[in-house]
Amino acid sequence: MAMKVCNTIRQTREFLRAIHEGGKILGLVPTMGALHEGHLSLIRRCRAECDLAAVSIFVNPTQFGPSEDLDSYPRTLDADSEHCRRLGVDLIFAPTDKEMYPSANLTWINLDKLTEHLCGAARPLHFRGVCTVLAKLFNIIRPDIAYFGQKDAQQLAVLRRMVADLNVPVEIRTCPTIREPDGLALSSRNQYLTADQRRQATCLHRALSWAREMIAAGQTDSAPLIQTMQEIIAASPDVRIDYISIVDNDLLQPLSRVDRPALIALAVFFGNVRLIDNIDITPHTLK
Ligand code: PAJ
Repeated sequence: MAMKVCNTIRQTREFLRAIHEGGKILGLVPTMGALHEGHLSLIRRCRAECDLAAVSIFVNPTQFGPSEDLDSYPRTLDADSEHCRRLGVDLIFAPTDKEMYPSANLTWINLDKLTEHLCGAARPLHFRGVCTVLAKLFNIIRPDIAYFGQKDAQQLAVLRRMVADLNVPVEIRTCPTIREPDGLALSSRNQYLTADQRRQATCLHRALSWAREMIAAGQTDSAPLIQTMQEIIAASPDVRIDYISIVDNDLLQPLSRVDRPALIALAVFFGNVRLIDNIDITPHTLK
């Protein structure tokens, strides 16, 4: 089947009508474009597991704060479409801002608790924008399964909870974080690092891996773990730490001891470039 590219909601619904009626399993990979191997891994899995694979490409303005990089966020629709075509994607949904938000949005999805810490602390309206646009995308495309990366662990936790709380009829599947050979998690924002910053940026994964080893060796107090992770990262001259946190895997609340499934997550700035990474810690699987 030739790949269909739809820019409007009406076109998308028309294209998908027969597919929904035919009872085929429809998978969706929501993205903001600038596709890299991280995104492509989600698309490959969607392609392998579903009868039809859809990719949405939309740089969602409502999840960016006023001083964030909405305007400079990379937009590479031609290259993205080519990647999708090569991977056998059936539908790209690439709407304009006006199509998605024809008038100022008045209806928002807010989650308590899960958005208090980590990225939610510094980006107070970010997850409101993410959840709202995903609810819209799920309503437009009505996928059976949607694929997300562990790279954005808080986004995943928030989204899983939204889907459960609102009985959204979609199954969320988690895909592992894809990394460069030196450990840096792939991100559309990596291209904005200078060569020096790029070399230093391996400190994120080094700090997380060190913590994981310490926990596996029996060190479960969070404070000294966080302290040493801070030191590992602060050794890079260009870095500014936003947060380094150890939280429980369920409600993302700070843990003083790693005695249950946990997430170690961090966000740092190199200049204006904000990088995030995380590692999933399930104590009994470490031993
Ligand atoms: P975006 O940053 O484009 O990411 C789209 C998907 O790709 C997310 O599920 C993200 O976790 C995943 N991803 C990004 N880098 C990855 C990596 N290195 N390895 C594995 N997966 C990776 O996340 C968003 O867009 C938006 O918030 C969105 C969900 C589309 C809502 O606007």
